[in-house]
Amino acid sequence: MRMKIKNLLVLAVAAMMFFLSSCSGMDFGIEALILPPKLTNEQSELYTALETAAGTENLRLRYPKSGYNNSAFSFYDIDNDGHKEAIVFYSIQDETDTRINILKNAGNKWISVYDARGKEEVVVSVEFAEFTEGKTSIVIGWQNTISGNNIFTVYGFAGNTLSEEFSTSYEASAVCDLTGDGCDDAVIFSSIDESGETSIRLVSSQGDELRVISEEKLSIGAAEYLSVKNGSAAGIENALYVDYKIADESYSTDILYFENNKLKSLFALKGEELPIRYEALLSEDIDNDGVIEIPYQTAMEGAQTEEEEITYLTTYYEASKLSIYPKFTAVINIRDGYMYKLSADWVDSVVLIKSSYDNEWSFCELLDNNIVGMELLRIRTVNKNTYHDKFDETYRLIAEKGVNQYYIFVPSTESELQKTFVECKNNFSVIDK
Ligand SMILES: [Ca+2]
Ligand SMILES: [Ca+2]
Repeated sequence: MRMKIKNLLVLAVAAMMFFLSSCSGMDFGIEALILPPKLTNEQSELYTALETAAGTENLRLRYPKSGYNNSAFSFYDIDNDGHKEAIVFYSIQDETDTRINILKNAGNKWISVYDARGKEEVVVSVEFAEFTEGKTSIVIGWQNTISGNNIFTVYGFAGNTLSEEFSTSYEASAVCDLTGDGCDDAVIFSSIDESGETSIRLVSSQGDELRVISEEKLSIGAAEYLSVKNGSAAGIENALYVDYKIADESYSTDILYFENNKLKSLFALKGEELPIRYEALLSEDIDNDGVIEIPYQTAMEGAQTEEEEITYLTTYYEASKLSIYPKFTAVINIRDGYMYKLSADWVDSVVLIKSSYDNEWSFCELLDNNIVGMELLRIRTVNKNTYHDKFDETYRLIAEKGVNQYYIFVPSTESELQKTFVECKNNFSVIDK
């Protein structure tokens, strides 16, 4: 049951984070969404300058609700004069409008140089980009509180004035260099349309103007976006890995790249079977070799649980422009935060038995007709802050993360599938959850 809750949480948070920032990674910090961060000394000085500019002390700061830049104040040299400006969003008490204020540091003092009403009431995200060489742009994701629609807006700041340079509705977006010319591009993901398709637009600077230069569709319509990450793959220097929900409890990934002046989807182009999984796992560089892997899942034969939930085998694939190939297969315990890699002889030859009473996963031989054979390994997760009976001393502690301690027990058997303690320990890893 807890696993379900965890999945819902990821989705709930993902649903709140329409603006997915790729180049700096995504911040799924729950606290950041609930508690406004405390102001630093510098921010307190800024706040005073803001009060002076607004002519009232009745201000409320507005925090971008997602993205990596979710403090009330953002600092960036937006006019390229060598000094950072401060950008702040606020409301005057009892008013619903969100205002944007830009302050400059004059000596030791912050002074407001620009103030205007925002495009919408909710600030989804703020980030900075260089769409044209040597020129900084401010990218703000706005959201209409009534319709829930998001608007991706790009601004330039010159002569102490903010001017809008590009604006479009969006569901998710990423700012990074996809065309490979050294300048940023924006990739805009729309929500699913009436025909069940999802379009992706590539926005790039052309002759000092931001324009949609190419459009492509995802292989399957996206019901919801979970993550957009940039990386590379063999044959594709600049790739965008998009993880999205396609239906209830099923998820996929597409890889986007730019070639011959066009935005392309790797899976649509190759007619490859799409990566499908049933738990909200994300594409990530799971083995730390610098290349992102994509998780595929299939149901594990013969697995036994008390709650009749399906146990999945997860195979991480690496994609290249020419092919997609498996790197390893594992079982993933999302609730307890670990992954156990199956050696080749274990895939399809072992079965997993889950015991929620002991918080233990046990691997046994899988014989013909789904008969369970000898036990090969037990993995037990213990919360170190709660009382637990002392269990068998044959268990050995192999890892800890947060409150969790992970113990394994490797029985000695005559099985051809028998592994040593060290092999089992090496196949185990904690995962971020
Ligand atoms: Ca500046
Ligand atoms: Ca990798």
